[in-house]
Formats: sequence, C-alpha cells, structure tokens
Amino acid sequence: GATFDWSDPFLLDDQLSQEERMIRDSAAAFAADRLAPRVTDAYLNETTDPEIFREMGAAGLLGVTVDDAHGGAGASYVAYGLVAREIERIDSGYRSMASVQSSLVMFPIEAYGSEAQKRRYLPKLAAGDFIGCFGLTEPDAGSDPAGMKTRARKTDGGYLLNGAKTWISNSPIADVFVVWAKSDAHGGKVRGFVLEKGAKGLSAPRIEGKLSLRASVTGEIVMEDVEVGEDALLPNAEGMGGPFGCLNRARYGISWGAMGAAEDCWFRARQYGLDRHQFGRPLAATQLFQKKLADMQTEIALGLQASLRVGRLFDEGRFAPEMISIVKRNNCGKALDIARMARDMHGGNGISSEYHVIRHAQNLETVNTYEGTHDVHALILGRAQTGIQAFG
Ligand code: TGC
Ligand code: FAD
Repeated sequence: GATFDWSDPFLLDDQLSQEERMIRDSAAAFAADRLAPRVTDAYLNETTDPEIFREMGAAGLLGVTVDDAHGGAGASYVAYGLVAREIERIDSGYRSMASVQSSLVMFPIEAYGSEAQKRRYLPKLAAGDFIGCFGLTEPDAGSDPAGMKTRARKTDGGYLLNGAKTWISNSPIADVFVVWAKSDAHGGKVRGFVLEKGAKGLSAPRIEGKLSLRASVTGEIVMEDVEVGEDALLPNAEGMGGPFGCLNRARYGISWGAMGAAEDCWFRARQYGLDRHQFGRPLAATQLFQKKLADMQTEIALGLQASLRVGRLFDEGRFAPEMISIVKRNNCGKALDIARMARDMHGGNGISSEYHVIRHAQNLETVNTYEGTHDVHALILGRAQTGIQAFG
C-alpha cells in the first residue's frame, strides 16, 4: 500500500507533468531566495520594489501561459496555478503583482490585441521591463463593473478618454495601462485601451494607508482628456466579455494562490504546536490543536484538488466561468479561515510580523474581496442553478 504524506494527502505531486513540476520547483526556489527575505520589511514599510518584476521575468514567471513567440513560457494553466501557489506562499501581494501582469495585462494583449500591440508590449512585459496594470474598478463601480463611467469619445485620429479607476494594483509604478471604457463610437459598448505612462492627462496616484496587501502597491488611474491613437484600441474584444475573459484567468490563478498562503499558515501552525509547550506538553498534543490541523489539511487538500481539476479543464478548453467561481470563492474563503485559525494557534506571537500568519490573514481579506467578492461569486453560482439573477 501507499504511505500517507501528511503534507500532500492526495499525492497532488503525482498528478503533475514533469514540466509542471519543474516550473513549480523553480517558482518555489525563486520565492524562497528573492521574495521571502524581502517580505517583512516590504510589508511593514509598505514598499514595493519594482525590480521584482525584472527578477520574476528573468525567472520565467511572467506570462506562464503566453505563447513563447511573444516571450511567454507557453506552459499550461496548471503550471500557471502552481506558480501562483508558490509565490503566494510568501505573500498575496507578490502573487497579485504577478497575476495582474500575466492574466490581466499580457493575456488581453495576446488574446485581443493587434500584431503590433503584441510585438510592442508582450516581450517587455514577459521580461518585467514593463510593468502592467488593469483598470476596471471605479469609485462607483466595483462589484458592478458594467456601471462604469469612464468614456472613450471618438476623435479624428483616435479616442479621448475620461474617467477614474480606483483600487488598481501596480498602477503607481505601471508603464502599461489596460483600461476599460464605454466607447461612443461602438454604441456605448465596453472596449479595452492600452495606455502608456507619460500620456498627457494620465496620472496614477498611490492609495496610502492600506492595512492589507501592503507589499503590493495600489493606486488610482485618473484620465483627463487622455488622447490616444486608433492603435491604442484592443481590436478583438467588445462588451463585458473582454474584461471578464481576463478575470477568468486571474480568478483561477488566485484559487491556487490562496491555497499557497493557507499552506504556509498550516505548516507554521503545525510546527508551532510541536515546538511550544504549555501545561507540560506540546500544544500539538492537545485534541483541539489536532482537530484544527485536520481541518486545515482537509480544506487545503480538497481546494488544491479542485483547482487542479479546473486547471486541467482550462487546458482542454472545457472550463466554464462558474467552475472558476466555485474555486475562487471556496479557496479564498477557506484560506482566510485557515489564516485566522493559525493566528489564533500562535497565541500572542501570532500578532507579530515575525510569525507571518497575521500578515497572511490581513492579505487574504483583500484576496477574498477582489476579483469578485465571496458573496458575488455565490450569486453567480446561485444564478447558474436557479436561472434567477439576484444581484441586478
Ligand atoms: P452578465 O449579464 O452576467 O454578463 C455580461 C456579459 O459578460 C459576459 N460574461 C462573461 N464572459 C466571460 N467570462 C465570464 N466570467 C463572464 N461573465 C459574464 C456575459 O456572457 C455577457 O456577455 P454578452 O455578450 O451577452 O453581453 O454581467 P453583469 O454585469 O450582470 O455581471 C454581474 C457579475 C456580478 C457577474 C459581474 O459583474 C462580476 O463578476 N463582478 C465582480 C467584479 C470583479 O470581479 N471585478 C474585478 C476587478 S479586477 C481586480 O480585482 C484585480 S485584483 C487582482 C490582483 O491584484 O491580483
Ligand atoms: P462593493 O461592490 O461596493 O461591495 C461591498 C460589499 O457589498 C461586498 O461585501 C459585496 O459582496 C457586497 N455586494 C455588492 N453587491 C451586492 C449584491 N448585489 N448583493 C449582495 N451583496 C453585494 N480592481 C481592478 O480593476 N484592478 C485591480 O488591479 C484591482 N486591484 C485591487 C487591489 C486591492 C488591494 C483591492 C482591495 C481591490 C482591487 N481591485 C482592483 C478592486 C476590486 O476588484 C473591488 O474592490 C471588488 O470588485 C469589490 O468592489 P467594491 O470594493 O466596490 O465593493
């Protein structure tokens, strides 16, 4: 019979191809060498080192699923998920930086862009020479992005963009802005535009004072009569399906990433319980402690297995957005529960940055909210099984 590996109960490793394992291992080495040593300072001081993008690029971690002809790795969606898991094992903010670049900036340029746009942006985004951001959310349009106010007005040679996006990952340090706007020349339909840093009327002020995701910089995108040429329009996407196509990929990656953060919390809680003695025995010798560890192990094993299944369906071209809602919602919610539990199991030490678990818990508050809140994904799933739309 098989032996039981407590840290990999369903032998996930067994279900990966050799290439996927290789990519996973190089992401894990990168995370341990380059990200782990930086994260506590970055989080405490709320600083984001833009060099991380170049380092991720050099390690082949940007645009994992993007065609190698465009500088990507041309690997599977499962490989992409494994990378997200390894990076988020260190910090959700670092995974955020990478998933915006890959799923929300490189993907739309590859899937909806012109040949010229692909040539101009993808290789530099893959290398981390360009940093990208994705502007969908607005001050008055979060869960309901179709309510956006940003407008593109047709001019002689292109478009004039006006509006404001908020809560945008990477925007203060971005070179490339994928922005969604309602376009009067297209019957008011939502269209995507690629803007470049330095365009007149374009600014990206930083949002100060976040108490979550502090290692990843977040900002606004303000557009005041930003004039762009016809070549800034993403030619091959019209309507909300454009931005949602990107969100499908990012949400799927987040479902793996959140499990990485949860695993880090679980491993730390287990080790802490073995090391820490109270009442003359290790905390891990108590039934309550073991029950919590069993709950963590179970939820993580199930969550990873589900993400792997959705990833395989992705790679076969057989995924449906509702599948992604199940894993995004479940894995983020469960990861948040696990991080809070790990914080509790560390007692007072649990609130110190030195033990990492409260940082994960704080980060996962954001992860549970962005890319469709926990409740919004419930409503997507409720609609799919009742036929009744409860949110609009
Ligand atoms: P609905 O009526 O459902 O659909 C409108 C059109 O869009 C199409 N569509 C999709 N297409 C592909 N994939 C999906 N998942 C799709 N969902 C919808 C749909 O077929 C339809 O197309 P058409 O051609 O018939 O017009 O749209 P709705 O406006 O009623 O949607 C409601 C709802 C709640 C489902 C949706 O708005 C939603 O998902 N809200 C959440 C918003 C969100 O996730 N925002 C994320 C912002 S980006 C971000 O947070 C990045 S953080 C990343 C990081 O830092 O890591
Ligand atoms: P709201 O939509 O106002 O929701 C508030 C509450 O109401 C939530 O609990 C929600 O579940 C609930 N609610 C909303 N509608 C309903 C309903 N119909 N029925 C029941 N309950 C409902 N966006 C981008 O475009 N690009 C980015 O890079 C990006 N990065 C982000 C980074 C960070 C750190 C954060 C915090 C957010 C980021 N976002 C980004 C924005 C994110 O996607 C939104 O915050 C999210 O979609 C929720 O929107 P909202 O904040 O406006 O909340």
